[in-house]
Amino acid sequence: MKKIFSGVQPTGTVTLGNYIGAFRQFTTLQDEYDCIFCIVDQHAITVPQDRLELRKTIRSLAALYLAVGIDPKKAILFIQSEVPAHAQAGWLMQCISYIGELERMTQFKDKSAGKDGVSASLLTYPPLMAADIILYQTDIVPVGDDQKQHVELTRDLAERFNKRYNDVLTIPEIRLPVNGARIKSLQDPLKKMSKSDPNKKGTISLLDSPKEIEKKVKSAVTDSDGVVAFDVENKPGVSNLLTIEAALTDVTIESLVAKYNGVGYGDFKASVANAIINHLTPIQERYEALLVSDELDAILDEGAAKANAIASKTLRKMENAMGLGRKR
Ligand code: ATP
Ligand code: LTN
Repeated sequence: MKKIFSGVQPTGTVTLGNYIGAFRQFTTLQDEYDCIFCIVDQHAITVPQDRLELRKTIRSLAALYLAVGIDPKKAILFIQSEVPAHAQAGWLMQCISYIGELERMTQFKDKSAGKDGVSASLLTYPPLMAADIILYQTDIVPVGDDQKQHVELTRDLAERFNKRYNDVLTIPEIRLPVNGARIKSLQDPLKKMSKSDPNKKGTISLLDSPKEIEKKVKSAVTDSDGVVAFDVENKPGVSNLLTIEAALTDVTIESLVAKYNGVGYGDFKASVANAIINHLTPIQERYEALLVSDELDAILDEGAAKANAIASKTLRKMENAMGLGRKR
């Protein structure tokens, strides 16, 4: 079976963007592929984190992975820092990365812009992400559109490694969702919806109450022409709401546009909010139950052991190919 790997950072409550861009694909893929899903806490600390908050967010993210439908009998779920091979292989990938190519990453440019103390790890984030992927000989990486550049760099690094040393690494491919590869902020439909956006009005969290969801969708920025149509360039706000409803209900955007023919923005927004609430309510119920169960730790322990067994094998192959240590 082909292998799938993906990771989500424990940097805040998972958003509808994360769900549509990433989580939703994960649950369908686990039936057809060998899936490995990771809580990438080492990536989260490339920007400052409160340690107590981070611990809580890691646990919450684990519960959410399961609540959205990841089945530990089918897929491996683990925490990055509990598998030492990630940091070790991350170093090896750094050693074959060029500063110039890392400086060209748009995520680095965005996250470092205007900041005084930019950590070195913000720059070396992509080689660590490459390590996450190649350690499992991953064939496919399901992510949102914003990670395209990082997956392309991972391919370059893996090819470079194979050429320079030995053919050790599998070259991964990206997989984007059909609908909603980039969900936008409700307050600024030109910007992606993001977990770490300080303006919470633009972001719908998977754990928002029905009231909060209604309020946020109601105040979503749209336009003044009052016609529900899909036109990303001229009507980014309305198009974003249509994309969200289409992704959550598996209805095409065309049929949604037909459904909203002659409907005003007030009713349109109420209907989109309803679709979101209907989709999230059962996820929230499962999440609450998981968070207080012992099940969670047992699943994460088992996941770390399984991931460790696979990752340490690839790491050893890489070290042997590079001539590190003694031959093992
Ligand atoms: P941060 O704000 O801390 O950078 P984030 O919201 O961008 O976080 P990540 O943990 O970096 O979230 O991403 C997890 C997954 O969600 C990735 O596959 C990413 O591509 C996807 N994703 C993030 N934001 C969106 C979005 N707005 N639309 C679609 N997919 C998204
Ligand atoms: N960089 C990703 C998170 C991430 C990831 C990965 C995704 C870290 N390692 C490996 C896929 C595969 C992000 O910010 N969304």
